[in-house]
Amino acid sequence: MGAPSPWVFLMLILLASGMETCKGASLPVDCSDIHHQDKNLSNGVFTIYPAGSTSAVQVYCDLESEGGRWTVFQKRMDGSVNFYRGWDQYKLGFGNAVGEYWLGLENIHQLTRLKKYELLVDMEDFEGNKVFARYSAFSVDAECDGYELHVSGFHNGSAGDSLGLHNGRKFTTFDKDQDNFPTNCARKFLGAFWYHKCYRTNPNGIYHWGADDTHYAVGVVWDTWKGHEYSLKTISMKIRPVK
Ligand SMILES: [Ca+2]
Repeated sequence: MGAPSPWVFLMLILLASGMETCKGASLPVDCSDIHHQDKNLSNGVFTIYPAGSTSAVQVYCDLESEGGRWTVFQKRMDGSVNFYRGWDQYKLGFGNAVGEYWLGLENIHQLTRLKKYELLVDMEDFEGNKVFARYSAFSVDAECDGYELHVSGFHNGSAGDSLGLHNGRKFTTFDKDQDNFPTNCARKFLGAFWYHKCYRTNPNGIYHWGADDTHYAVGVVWDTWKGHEYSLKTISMKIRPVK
């Protein structure tokens, strides 16, 4: 018998790659799955799959705060990304997972559709003070329901409850008005959010540096902590499945 033909090696390679595909059946849906796959990981950017193998998206995983496992869906930190954007951008996401970004309403809906999630909102002012607000239940409905927000079970980390007002509200951008105000809250306050008429928090507002009343209440605001004329240095909104 002679040496095995190159076709034999090719077959072996194909078989091996097929086995790799089978291992991929446990694609991480969120940062909690990332943590369970390797408990030694620290904070950083990872790829998750909120809605199956074709839905890969990069996110920042907070694997350390308050027990870790958090999937960050919104982050402001330096004003490097423009958050004054329209519906399609807020639906699909924008920015960069290593810095400022919005994960996208569709991804957030897909994540919270099947499992129960809790929410942590971390924030910091320009004087170095850090506070948070926590909510024991968080979900976002489908696009056909206006990506309506459901948030409840407030737990205070000194920030106060600025999000409760937004429970049951639909998402509004400058080109899609689903708020309860006579005009468009996104246009009035230069953000995009689950506005009512209009807000107690405006995390997607204009990034500016602390107290600045040049334009009324257009900043990155968490009203129950710093008032609506103070724009925060950092804010991040993150979710994890309830155990
Ligand atoms: Ca309106």
